[in-house]
Order: sequence, then structure tokens, then C-alpha cells
Amino acid sequence: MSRPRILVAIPVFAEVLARLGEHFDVDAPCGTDTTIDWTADSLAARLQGAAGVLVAGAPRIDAGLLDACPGLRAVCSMAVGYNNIDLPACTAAGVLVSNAPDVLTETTADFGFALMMAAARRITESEHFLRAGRWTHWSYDLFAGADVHGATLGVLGMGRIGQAIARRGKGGFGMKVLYHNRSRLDAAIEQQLGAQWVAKDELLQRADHLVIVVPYSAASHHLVGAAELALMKPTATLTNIARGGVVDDAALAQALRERRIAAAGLDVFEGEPAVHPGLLTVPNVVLTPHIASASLPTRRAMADLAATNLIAVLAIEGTPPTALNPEVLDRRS
Ligand code: 8YV
Repeated sequence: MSRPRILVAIPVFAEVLARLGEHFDVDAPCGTDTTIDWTADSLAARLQGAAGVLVAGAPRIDAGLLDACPGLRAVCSMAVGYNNIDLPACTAAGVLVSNAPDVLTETTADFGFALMMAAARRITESEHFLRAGRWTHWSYDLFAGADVHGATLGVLGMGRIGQAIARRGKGGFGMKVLYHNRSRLDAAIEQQLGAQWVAKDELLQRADHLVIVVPYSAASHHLVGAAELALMKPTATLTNIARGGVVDDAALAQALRERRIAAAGLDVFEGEPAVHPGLLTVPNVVLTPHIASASLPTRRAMADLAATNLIAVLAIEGTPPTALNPEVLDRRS
């Protein structure tokens, strides 16, 4: 019996490719270390005859691609955010979609916290100063930044990762935790986290350290722009580990340049891997290349989860553990 063919559209671990190879004819043009900048046409061409595809936060999977690839039955992502996948279009086309929640929560929260601390305590900026040979004397205010312990943490978007950041802030650093989310958490969870819901404007006004963890959608596009930045304290920091596009990067670069907020930590950018040139020239921002989930064990767990979903849907007719539209399978049976 012929085995289903799948495309692994991103580079992944050799062990994960080997595991997929036990069930599928695997087309893995990226191997373990090459990135392909897929266009809609090149991806559609490569997907001809494929029943499944393994992706991450890219490439884009939309109605046009689904039309061009009628044999596609599963799109499994190793990312938790799936704004690159048109979920309603996949559901309408009977294509199962899965993402990778939970396995990256703690690693991503660690990184968000690190970025927030680096911004508050001016770690990158001071390292550049030192490396440039400019450290000639001690001074009482040399790179004096903001305290994190005991400060007010503002979490914008209180899903799994937001909650993991809140736990770190409350438990490890004695922070006061405020949050804003479209839906409020259950009172019991709020109490457990020691987190208080406030309106978005109040969050912006009161946070000493704002951490943004909302999923990207049309509704969250430029959720933080010039008007929102204007509400923040001049001593505050902003950390974005959500998605590029949630923050208006041009407005943020200007606010940083004019010191309307003290500092920022950014792991995600509008139009990445391009970065707004204004952000590259201001000193008071810590910039990282979308690596919040990048510890080796976590990246492996993310890839394994995507593989498990693919195998469940296409090879063993099992239940994909993290399907986003499991109703598609009910319709098939
Ligand atoms: C991924 C992420 O590394 O899971 C997500 O949503 O943002 C990251 O963990 C990224 O999507 C890879 O493209």
C-alpha cells in the first residue's frame, strides 16, 4: 500500500524527520538547516500530491493555496500562534489544522521575563558600551535602570504564556500583577495568580513593565500604537513576545527615541525578518530574532507535537492531540 506523501516545509530535527519517515514518504527540501522563502506558487507546486504539510509561523496557508492543492488533508504547525493559517478556509476545505500549545509555554515565559529584565536593567545597551571600550570610570548613575522586583507588571493578553509570566512576576519578584484580556479569567485563577483585571488604558497607565502576549489577528493589529504609548509612564518598559504587527513599530521607535517610554524588549517585528530601521538605531531597545521558544528541548517538543498530529491524522487514524478544527474529522467519518 502506498504511503501518504507529506511536505516538511521548514527545517526540523533529523530525529523528527526520521520519525515521520516511518509513516510517510517525506519531502523535506529544507533538511535540518536550510530555509526556503516559499511563495504561494512554489509552495503550491511542491504540495502537489501531498496529503499533509508541516509548517511553523510561516509559510502562509490560505484559501488560494487550498484551492490549488485539493489533495491536502492536514496542516500541522510546530508554532502555537497560527495567524499564518486561514483556519476557517481550512475547515471549509476539510483540512485538519493543528498548532503546538503548552509545550513552549514555560520556555517562552522565561524568555519574555529575560527580555523585560534586560530592557529594564539596560543590559544590551551597557554591553555595547563596554565592548566599544567606553567603560573608563564608575559613576553612580552609569546605566541606572528601573527595578523589576516590587514593580507593577502589566500583562496584555492573559493566555497560557501571559499567566506563566504573571507567575514569575508575582512569585519570584514580588510584583503587583495587572492584566488586560478580552475575557476575564475565572476569579479563582485570578486569585491564584494574584492578578487583577483592568481596562486596557489603565493597564498602559499603571504598568511599570508591560509585556505583550496577545495572538495576532485583525483585531489586535497595532493594538499598541502612538496613542497607547502616550499613556505609558516615561519610566516604563514595553516587551513584545507576541507577534509583529501587534505593536506599531514605527510609533514605538519614535517613542523610544524621544524617551517617551524608557526602554523596550522586542522578539517579534512587523514584516520580520526585516526590522524597522528606526529600531536599529535607538539604544534603549533590546532586539532578538524571534527566539522566545528557542531552547533545544522545547523546539524538539514543538516539532514532535506537530509530527504526532500529522501521524494521527494521516497514518494511524488516531486523535490529533492539538487539533484546532477537530470537527473536520467528524465530517470525514
Ligand atoms: C515559533 C512562535 O518559533 O509558537 C509560536 O507561535 O512564535 C514561535 O514559537 C515561530 O512561530 C516560528 O516561526
